[in-house]
Amino acid sequence: MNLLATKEPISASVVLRHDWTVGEVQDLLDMPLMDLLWQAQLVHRAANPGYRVQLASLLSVKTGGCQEDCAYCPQSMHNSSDVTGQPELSVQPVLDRAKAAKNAGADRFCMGWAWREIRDGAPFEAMLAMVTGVRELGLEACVTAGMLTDQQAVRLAEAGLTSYNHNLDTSPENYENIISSRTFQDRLDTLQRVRSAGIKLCCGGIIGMGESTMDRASLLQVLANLTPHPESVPINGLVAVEGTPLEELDLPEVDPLEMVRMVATARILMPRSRVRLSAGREQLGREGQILCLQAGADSIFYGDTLLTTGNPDVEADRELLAQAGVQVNVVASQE
Ligand code: SAM
Ligand code: DTB
Ligand code: SF4
Repeated sequence: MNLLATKEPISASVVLRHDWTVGEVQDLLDMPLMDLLWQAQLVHRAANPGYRVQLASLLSVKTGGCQEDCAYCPQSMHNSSDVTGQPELSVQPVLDRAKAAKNAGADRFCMGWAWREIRDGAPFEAMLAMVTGVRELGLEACVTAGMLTDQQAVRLAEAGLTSYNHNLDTSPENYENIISSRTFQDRLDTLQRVRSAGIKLCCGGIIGMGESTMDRASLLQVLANLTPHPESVPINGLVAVEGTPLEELDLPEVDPLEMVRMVATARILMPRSRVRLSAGREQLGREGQILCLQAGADSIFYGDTLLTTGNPDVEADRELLAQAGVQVNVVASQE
């Protein structure tokens, strides 16, 4: 029995705002840790009293050979990582993987394409069949495949897509240090197309790329001022992959407490969004991850691979979640 579970939402703590200033967000990020955790907990327990954590499995459908020049990404053709362009997976093997993810306890299946943008034709028709098949398994379906057109967004919505992932990655001010092959505005335009088609948004960013606290505040401010808030917000810690420009900079590893601060601030700013503890969990350690769950993370990537890099295995995560005393398997419709 969870003696401390709050049965009634503390509704006063759940305030949806879209007018945050960078200064306000920076003040949250910089608060004494105990005060920040307390504020985040008030919001988290009110919005998610059962500490329910969503398990999202991830599969790379089209790996490597991407035209974009994202400095963190092993899949960019401009980077010299070991990841090379692979043929795309076909529909049935993807659905088999989705079924296996469901059997392992996932309730969301996310599929990635290393593309600058979605192209029409056979690969797009296959993507639509994958989305429909994943939904028929009773799972939420998320796609991440770069920019798209209005028409493609409408067809994805018709196929039953729950959510489209497109990250802002970093602040508008830091953006040009990380990616030059598309603009921050291109990203905002893509998000708007997804929204207009009635698809939920999954949009977040990465820390550990040499950005300042002001950059982190600025990224979170843009996310929190999107109206409505993205339904899910992945917070990634840089996975420094050999052969990528950011790995070559030999940046310090993300301090777990910096990740806790990012998660806590995202929770306060976007009370009803899923805050997904995403790439970089292997570097966080058990206690760091548990603090993130306490600070407001309510989703994780579940399964031993992300797109091309490692993630904790399923048994380790089951143990982690049990040790943290959180519940899993949220009903698919909550987002
Ligand atoms: N090509 C599509 C796009 O960029 O939108 C979809 C795939 S892309 C790999 C999805 C996201 O993964 C990126 O926006 C970035 O936030 C995250 N990501 C990629 N490589 C990463 C890394 N090495 N460390 C942390 N996050 C990473
Ligand atoms: C997100 O924000 N993080 C995931 C998912 N959305 C697509 C991807 C993380 C990728 C980490 C590096 C890799 O495995 O290639
Ligand atoms: Fe391509 Fe996406 Fe990697 Fe950028 S993050 S290089 S767009 S796969």
